[in-house]
Amino acid sequence: MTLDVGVLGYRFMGKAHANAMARLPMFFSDAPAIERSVLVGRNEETLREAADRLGFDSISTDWEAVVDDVDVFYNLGPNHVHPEPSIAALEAGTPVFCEKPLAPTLEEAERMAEAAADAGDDVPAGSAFNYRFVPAIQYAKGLLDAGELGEIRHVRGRYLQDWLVDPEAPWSWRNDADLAGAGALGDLGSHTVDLVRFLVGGVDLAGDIERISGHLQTFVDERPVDGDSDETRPVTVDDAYSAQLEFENGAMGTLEATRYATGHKNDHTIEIHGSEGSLRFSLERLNELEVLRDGDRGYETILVTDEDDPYLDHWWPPGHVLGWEHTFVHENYEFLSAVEDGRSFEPNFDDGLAAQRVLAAIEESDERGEWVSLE
Ligand code: SOE
Repeated sequence: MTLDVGVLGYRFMGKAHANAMARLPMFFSDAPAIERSVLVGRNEETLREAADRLGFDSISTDWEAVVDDVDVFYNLGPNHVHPEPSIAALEAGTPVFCEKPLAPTLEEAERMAEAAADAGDDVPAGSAFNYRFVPAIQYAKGLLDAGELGEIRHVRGRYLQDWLVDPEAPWSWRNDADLAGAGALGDLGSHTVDLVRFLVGGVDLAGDIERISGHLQTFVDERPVDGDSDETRPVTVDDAYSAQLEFENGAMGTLEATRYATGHKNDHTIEIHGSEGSLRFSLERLNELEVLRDGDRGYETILVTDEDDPYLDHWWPPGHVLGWEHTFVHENYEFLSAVEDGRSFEPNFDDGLAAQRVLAAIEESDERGEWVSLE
């Protein structure tokens, strides 16, 4: 059986997922057969050009018709477009893969998770947290699940970018609260929160955050619409956030993201310290995991490119490194396999919602100027 895939969105994420789908039959022989069937958007001319380039058979400007028609629906549009088409697809019994953060608001994320629960486990609803599918991150999870770091005391995650350092950088939907929900907090923080949940959930921390203290900052409050006029639009989201987390077992988390870290392009790092050892990972060196065990005098750098490392047997000989785009291939492989088998997939909409709760608590703490408990 061939799965007909409908995809809403053809920009950055549309390209990343279309590339992943194209790689699947070449590298993952047991991946389900798929057809990039229909590309959805608003403007026919742009859509047609994108569909040709990204290998789609047809285009549509009517997502309502598409979600009923296809076997799988990918929602890769801006955040404000996540809720309604995703809910409609799930109501039609169509599996959904939705980009992160799940929704602009907690209330919308709750509705989406409810729709996923109503659709049932055999209709997978995936949250596209692609960094779970970095081989080195899965290797780290293996160490943590095996208890090799002992009792976890500290989790530190920061995500640094610099594409808004220039106050003349143009306004985009990512700067608007109604369209994006949050700024660096939602766009980048959601990845970090998900990785923290993925890595330390189920270890002695159980991933349970008891309370949160958050701080948001907007450095530039209006931006030019484009380079050709004087028109500006307000920036209504955060440019940066930081947060402290207290876990139920007393462990501490420190999270941070910004779009103003001059010189840092896509610098996502996670560090975990336990009673028996520590590890650290940097997205800019994504083939490596640094591990330090009690008694060592420094970190050992493990190159996670052996053929028995996660997903590596599908690619190249050992040492032939992977990149950012491979994370999308891995998550598409897992998600589409779940769709074909009619079984659940993780990270799912509940994971998306859990991350959203943490983001909302960080915002609430910033507004109230005090720690906020997470029920
Ligand atoms: C933002 O700049 C962004 O593209 C995010 O939206 C992605 O989720 C992240 O992977 C890279 O940075």
